[in-house]
Amino acid sequence: MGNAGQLYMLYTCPFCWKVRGLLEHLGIDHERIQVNPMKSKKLPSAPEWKKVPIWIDAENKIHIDSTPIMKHIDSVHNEGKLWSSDNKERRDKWMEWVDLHMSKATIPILYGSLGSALKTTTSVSKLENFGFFSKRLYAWAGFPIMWGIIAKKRVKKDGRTPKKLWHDLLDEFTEEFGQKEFFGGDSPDLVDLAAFGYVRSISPYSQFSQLEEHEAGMKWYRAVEATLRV
Ligand SMILES: N[C@@H](CCC(=O)N[C@@H](CS)C(=O)NCC(=O)O)C(=O)O
Repeated sequence: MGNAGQLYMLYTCPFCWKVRGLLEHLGIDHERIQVNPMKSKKLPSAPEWKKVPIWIDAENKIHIDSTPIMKHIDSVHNEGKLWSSDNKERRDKWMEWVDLHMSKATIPILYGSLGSALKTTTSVSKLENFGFFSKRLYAWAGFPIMWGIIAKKRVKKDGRTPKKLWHDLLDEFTEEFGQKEFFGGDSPDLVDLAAFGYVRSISPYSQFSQLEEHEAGMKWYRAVEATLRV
């Protein structure tokens, strides 16, 4: 038995962190292929899909889009246990909530001010698999400005600071499961792991300390982290 599959990913992509967390939670052997963000055309997907993550299973079948990839991996390697639920309405509603709100909150906290945008892009250029020249280009040319503009617009439109936005999201999410340790009850389910992926994607950066100040959120985060098998 070789690998269960290959994950085409970017280190800094929050959607990739979702799939990585699931693979680590289940302890599934796999190969990670860190794509060069400057050459995204090389992805082995259908021509209309240029995004990561992409999962190539052991039969060489291509799977795209992080949440469907998670469901697929859970069903093939875990009898669908993490996605099974006796309240499908609640599960579906919150998976959608996580994908809609948490995905949008990562950019503002990482790039919301010029200072944080520069800091983040410099880290990104060290973490990703760029060529030498692209690395310099990425860190110091257009990217911080581009992301800075996008992030600023989002922050302005939302009206809250990125930190407040995250604290509100973590309030709402953890309040939903109240006395229980996880959204999934006594153990994390696929909704927990999706949310965990978004939060974890911020963990390599100094801005993560703003999330660490959220007590209930961190209690949940550390508890999910403790279930990872690598
Ligand atoms: N809905 C997709 C979103 C994936 C996505 O936007 N990935 C980004 C990196 S974080 C990407 O590859 N962007 C390249 C592009 O849009 O061309 C998922 O959940 O997998």
